[in-house]
Amino acid sequence: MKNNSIFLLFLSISTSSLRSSALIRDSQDETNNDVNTVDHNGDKADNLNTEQNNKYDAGFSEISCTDDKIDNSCSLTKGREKKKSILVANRYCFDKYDQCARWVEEERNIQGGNICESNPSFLKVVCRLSCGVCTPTNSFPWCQDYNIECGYWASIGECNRNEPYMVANCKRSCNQCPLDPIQRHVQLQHVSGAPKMGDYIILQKIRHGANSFTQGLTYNNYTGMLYESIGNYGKSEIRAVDPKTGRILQSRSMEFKYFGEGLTLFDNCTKLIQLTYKENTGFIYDSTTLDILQAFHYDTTTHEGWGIAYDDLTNTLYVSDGSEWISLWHSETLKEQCRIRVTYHGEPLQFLNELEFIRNNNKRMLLANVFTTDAIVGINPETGVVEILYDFTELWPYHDRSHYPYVDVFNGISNTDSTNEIIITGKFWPYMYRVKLFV
Ligand SMILES: [Ca+2]
Repeated sequence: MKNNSIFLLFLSISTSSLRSSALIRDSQDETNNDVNTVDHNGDKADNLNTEQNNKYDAGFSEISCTDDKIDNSCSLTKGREKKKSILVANRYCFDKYDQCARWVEEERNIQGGNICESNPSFLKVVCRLSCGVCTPTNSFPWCQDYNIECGYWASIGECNRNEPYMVANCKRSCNQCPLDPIQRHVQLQHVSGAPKMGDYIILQKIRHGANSFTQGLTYNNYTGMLYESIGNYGKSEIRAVDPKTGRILQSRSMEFKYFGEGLTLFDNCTKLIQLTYKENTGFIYDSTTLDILQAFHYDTTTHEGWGIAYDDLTNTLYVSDGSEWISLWHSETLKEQCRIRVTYHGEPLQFLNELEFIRNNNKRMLLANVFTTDAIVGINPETGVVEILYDFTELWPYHDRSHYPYVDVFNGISNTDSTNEIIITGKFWPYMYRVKLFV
């Protein structure tokens, strides 16, 4: 109830264009308190004495919001101050099966029921995260040790000796988790040459279909249409979406054997190009009819397709594959011309996911989600150097996400018709957010 009342209070505050910075600060203090969750399920909770950095102090007093009849929420994030709190979260909050989120979602959609309650002895054990019986830690909720002995086993060399098991079950202790640039920023914030932290303002909250396993977002400047690529086998499709309401206006399903991934408009927004996850097959669609114009074969450093974005200035497609490498394809031949290696303060930054280009005057920047984190990095498209980091941890705080146990990671970036304004969301997230970036 505490969360709900705070959320309602926050919404009522948000509907006004005039804001009190004191009220915003109060709600953030409450947010910090609400993160203090304790594991009541028998597992050892990991008492993380975590300094909650990067909390935003409202430095603006007024902004104007767009007129969205369904939902309209504005919040302010400008400037920053450090606050300390104790985060007690459940390190062992995870799903043992990748299908957990789908099982829960399908039962909810088809039967209107709760599969976790109908078979709790199994599902509340193997699908703890999706069944909402615990709250994950604030970072890497899907990259955890799955056994309490992992740390010890790693210390005696089991990561090498017993690699298949250890990589599958002890990712964190075997240092197999993706680099979290938000945590890196905390370490590097006083180091010269480190990427700077960017500020943002949330302008609008837009409904997003709960069955939207978002893999790609892209926007047509000429027609004002938003396009979305949906993943998962048997569920993949591309959609044309009204960016003001989130309403799906048109869609085209993919064959069961394809897992839809990154999507971008190109060729003067007349065509869409989409990747697939492991199928090494791309598709080109007519952006008006969503008819398939062409299928093509491609390969990447990981043999997987993740994100794709188009730079109309150089007529180049930028393709991510989950590694630190971005492939540059000529948009007519669809052949790789070169690669850039993305680095964060000199270190390779892996798990680059959805991509988007933004342009500010003559400066181009490639934005990328970093898989499993709430970070978007701004990459110099010529050097691969991460120049700016946006921390979206507070966009939809984890303690609120726990009310939506089936949601997955932050993913999806699209341009809009306004400079430095983007639309972002996550997989199975109930909302998209229109955000203004300060670059
Ligand atoms: Ca995109």
